Amino acid sequence: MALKDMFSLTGKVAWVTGASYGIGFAIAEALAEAGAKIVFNDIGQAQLDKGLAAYKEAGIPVHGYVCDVTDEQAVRETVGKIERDAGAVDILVNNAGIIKRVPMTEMSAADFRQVIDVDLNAPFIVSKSVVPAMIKKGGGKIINICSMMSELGRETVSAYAAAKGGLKMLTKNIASEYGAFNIQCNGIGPGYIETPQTAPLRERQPDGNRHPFDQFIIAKTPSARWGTPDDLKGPAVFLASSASDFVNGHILYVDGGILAYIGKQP
Ligand code: NAP
Ligand code: GCO
Repeated sequence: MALKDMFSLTGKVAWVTGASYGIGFAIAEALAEAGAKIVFNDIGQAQLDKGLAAYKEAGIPVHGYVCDVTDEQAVRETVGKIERDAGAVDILVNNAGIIKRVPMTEMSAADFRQVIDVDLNAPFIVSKSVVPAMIKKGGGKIINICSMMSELGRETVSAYAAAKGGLKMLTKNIASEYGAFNIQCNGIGPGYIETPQTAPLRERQPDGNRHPFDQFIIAKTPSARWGTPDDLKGPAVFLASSASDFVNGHILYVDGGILAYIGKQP
């Protein structure tokens, strides 16, 4: 196969969850540019409408659905609608996610469970809903959006780290269990990326200075900057395409080098 064809997604149906904006939207844009037909969902009508308007402005034809990815029945119904509107899913990107930043001893069990539900149980639910059709089609690609917290901990993110660490292992298990059916399941582990999810960590201080966490991340990142959603486009197309057909169960960290670096000495 010619190299440019290896990266082509022409004729493929790609479902990106929670993709009205942020990382999911950028990944969907990239998959569309590589030729895929995009479908996406979001949790409410307001988010969906915002997403539909953004795709329209970007000139990307899409089908969008309101669907809470933690609701197995709703996910099943959405799969039916996707198959009716666009065809069976070839590429799934489990992107929808939430974070709650609360010290562990102050966090309620209900909040902990909710984070696990969206960030870990939902990728299980959505993946199991598309794998049978992928097997029938002769293959497929699943990309789980992991995190620095798939490898590292820090104050206030116990539930998120537990979920994203679990998602790394779910990725390896899907690869192990369905690799023989030509399904590749890999993860992308974004570093610190400028999206609404991280906006509170980048807020300017009343005196105009950068947020201390913002300064900390720049010092901890060898590339000396936050990532942008666009930084994830190339890695996503790679993992969605034939170029990665022998890459399975891998987490590709796109972090400007954070995981390679112990940090600056004081
Ligand atoms: P975001 O801006 O918060 O977008 C996530 C999207 O998922 C939102 O549209 C959100 O809707 C939606 N969503 C939440 N719960 C859902 C549910 N139950 N069903 C369907 N959709 C749901 O997040 P992002 O920063 O782009 O992050 C996308 C993914 O990358 C997440 O998995 C996140 O953990 C991960 N990630 C982010 C970073 C980063 O630095 N930003 C780094 C590493 C990994 P609402 O807006 O209503 O919640
Ligand atoms: C936090 C952040 C992160 C990320 C991301 C890093 O509070 O530390 O929100 O956990 O957004 O997942 O890869």
